Amino acid sequence: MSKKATSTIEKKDAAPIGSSFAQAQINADLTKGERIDLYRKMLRIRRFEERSLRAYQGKKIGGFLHLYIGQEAVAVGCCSLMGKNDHVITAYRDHGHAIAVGMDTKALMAELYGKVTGCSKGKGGSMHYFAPSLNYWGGHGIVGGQIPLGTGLAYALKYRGLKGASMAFMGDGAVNQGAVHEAYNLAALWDLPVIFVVENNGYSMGTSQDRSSAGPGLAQRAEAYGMNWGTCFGHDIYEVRATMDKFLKLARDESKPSVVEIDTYRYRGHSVADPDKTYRTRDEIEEYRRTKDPIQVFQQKLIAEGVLTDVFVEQIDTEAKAEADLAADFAEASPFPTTDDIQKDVYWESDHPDRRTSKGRLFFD
Ligand SMILES: Cc1ncc(C[n+]2csc(CCOP(=O)(O)OP(=O)(O)O)c2C)c(N)n1
Ligand SMILES: [Mg+2]
Repeated sequence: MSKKATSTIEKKDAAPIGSSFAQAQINADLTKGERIDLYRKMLRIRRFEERSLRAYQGKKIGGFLHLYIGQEAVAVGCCSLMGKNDHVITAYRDHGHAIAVGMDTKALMAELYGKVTGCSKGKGGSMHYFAPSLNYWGGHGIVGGQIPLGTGLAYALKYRGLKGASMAFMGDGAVNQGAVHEAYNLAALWDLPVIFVVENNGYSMGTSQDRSSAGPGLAQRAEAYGMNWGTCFGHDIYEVRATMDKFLKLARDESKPSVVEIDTYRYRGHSVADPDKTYRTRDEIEEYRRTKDPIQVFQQKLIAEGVLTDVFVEQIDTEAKAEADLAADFAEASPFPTTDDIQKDVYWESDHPDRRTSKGRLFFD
């Protein structure tokens, strides 16, 4: 899966871990505290998800649970670059992005438990985290379905004359959906400030990229639409930030869309209910864990930079675990929605009967 890092903006050779991305201005400008915050966020995502897995195994959570473990540098790196008018939308593997944009883990855990205190009032679950006030637009279960919506966010920015960008995340399986190509076409045709971020973790459920996608690379498909594109090594948060910074500027300053493919890896099965034994080897997973784990990679860099110490690493970890436990306690103690809540927040008109204009029945009896 390792590809040559390249881009239409600036050609460069594949860069090994520990390369010059730390010196890119966007990273060089980071204060010590900001570096620690990036590290802490990645660890908070991991500990939150490990805790949610235990809750799932303890039958506290039902339905789907798609874990992001292994991919943390992508969401944290990208979302750390967000300005006031930048927006994010993603698929069902959405916990990492939610924590990265600053959502409260108590409301996130409660959502997994199906409790009324959840961010979607317990009616969305793992795949439907939303926080419009943080420019976070979900959380979508239809593969590729969020991509036209993310393009619409960019359209709205341009229409309103706002200087911002939409980051529309998808997996390597989503790139073959027709709606993705319709979105690419309109984004390029209308010069919309959107970045299509392909989180390439190598697999769509149990199907490897080689078995599902034609062509030399997923990002290069942008050329067919005259869009810029780039690739990057998603295990190094400095590289994610340095790469995405360029494409975000292109979107914000010149209203140009692009496709960025970020190599990453998930350690867990597609969802926790899926068997993970047939399509990849244990050795492959172990190799990633041992050599490319994004948290370990960043931890080593920060220790080398003198930003982190072993004691501090331990303290951050203890705090992240305590936060996850607190979120689970909160979720456990929260009530479930009532039967009456089922029809709330579904149709605006049924929540505002005095302002209703349509006729007919909104719900089945
Ligand atoms: C339109 C549609 N087709 C099929 C599915 C079933 N499905 C759910 S996830 C998935 C794989 C997607 O893989 P990828 O885009 O690589 O994302 P990842 O799970 O790796 O994050 C499929 C086929 C779906 N949810 N929606
Ligand atoms: Mg995938």
